[in-house]
Amino acid sequence: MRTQVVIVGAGPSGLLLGQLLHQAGIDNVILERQSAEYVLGRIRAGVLEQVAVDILDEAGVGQRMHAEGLPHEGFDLLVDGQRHRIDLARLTGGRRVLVYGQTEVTRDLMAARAASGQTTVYEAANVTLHDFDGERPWVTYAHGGQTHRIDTDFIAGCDGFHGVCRASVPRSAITEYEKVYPFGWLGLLSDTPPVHHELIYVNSPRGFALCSMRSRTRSRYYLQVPLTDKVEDWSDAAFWDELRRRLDPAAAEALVTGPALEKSIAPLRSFVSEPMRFGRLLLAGDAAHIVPPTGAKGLNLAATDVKYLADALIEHYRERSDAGLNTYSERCLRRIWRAERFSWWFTRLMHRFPNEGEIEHKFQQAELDYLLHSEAGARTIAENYVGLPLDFGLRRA
Ligand code: FAS
Ligand code: PHB
Repeated sequence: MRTQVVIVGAGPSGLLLGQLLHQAGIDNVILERQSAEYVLGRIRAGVLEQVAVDILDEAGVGQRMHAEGLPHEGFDLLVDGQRHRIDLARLTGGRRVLVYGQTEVTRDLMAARAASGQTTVYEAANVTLHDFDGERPWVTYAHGGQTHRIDTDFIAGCDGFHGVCRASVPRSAITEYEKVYPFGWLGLLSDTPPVHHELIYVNSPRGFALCSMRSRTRSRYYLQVPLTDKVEDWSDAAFWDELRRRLDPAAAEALVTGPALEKSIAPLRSFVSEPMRFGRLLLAGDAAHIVPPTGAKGLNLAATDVKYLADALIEHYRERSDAGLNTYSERCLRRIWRAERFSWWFTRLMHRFPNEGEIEHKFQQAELDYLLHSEAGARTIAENYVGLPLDFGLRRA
């Protein structure tokens, strides 16, 4: 088989890239290790920046997102039992975010992929990259008891943190930056009405919590837990009890509990690999970077990587120019490091670090006291939360 772009991974990055390339008439094949059901079963992101919404609209998959997504113009920080609203719209000149789960984004992209007639191979095993540092890369994979080969012009590594693409790059050609946090997030999804109409980020003496949602009838909650915890250590009742203890009395009273539809523990890390291009292999999304989910940046960064990559590939084929490909890493990384910095900073601000002493907690309290009683402080949270404009990666200043 021959194609113009082989995309490894059918998560949001791979599916979105496939759709943008298809719309531009660029033939592409997606190879995904898991089944489509498995991919849809992973419960992840919940908040889209306007830039990501615009890219999904450009990809022609925004109809249900606009019909079912919930526009949010602010969120609460609950600190020492007090609720403080961060008014995103007022602090950023009218900008806001859209609450629409990654599962639904993926479902919309899968439907568009099926309608496109492009080839998607699910349960593709042993994907292996060949000669991506040359002009004629090729990929092999196993499926249906046979080994297949695809000759291609480019390989897009959209295969997430544990994928094969970044791992295929010689160690001498790549630099990896990583910070692992000393706790995880225990997430629970339930068909219960959200405790509040906007998100609540909690910094309590017992640890971080987050009250989020997927719709007006489906809620998503998180608790900071020790890295040693296992999801089977947490009954539904234990989860709800602990969440109540971390909330203010009004929210604890208003909380509607119910059976978990899904429960999982996610580790938290900050991770960036540089560069993101290796000859004819280009990385996008979690394959190249990971953020702690506190700032709701992971999926949004993936969307802008993919938009930059799609534009660069379209320029290559339409204008016979590699200017976009040659600046792809630089454009993405400037944006990525800004999001990494905010996600790290917001995580430090809102979590209790088990290996830190009382004075660090006092510093944290004083920083929160400043931020929550200062227009400039609140604005710095709001500006970073709503995200950077799409052309930020292009700007020199
Ligand atoms: P993904 O990891 O989503 O997709 C990669 C795909 O590649 C997967 O389907 C995988 O099966 C496939 N793959 C891997 N190796 C392969 C191989 N060798 N061959 C073929 N296919 C292969 N972000 C937020 O903004 N908010 C959150 O709350 C949040 N929570 C998260 C919780 C967890 C547990 C994780 C892991 C991430 C979370 N994220 C969150 C970040 C998440 O939303 C990512 O940013 C998003 O999934 C990125 O999408 P992709 O880059 O497509 O990577
Ligand atoms: C979610 O709804 O899953 C979510 C929302 C905001 C975050 C992280 C996760 O910062």
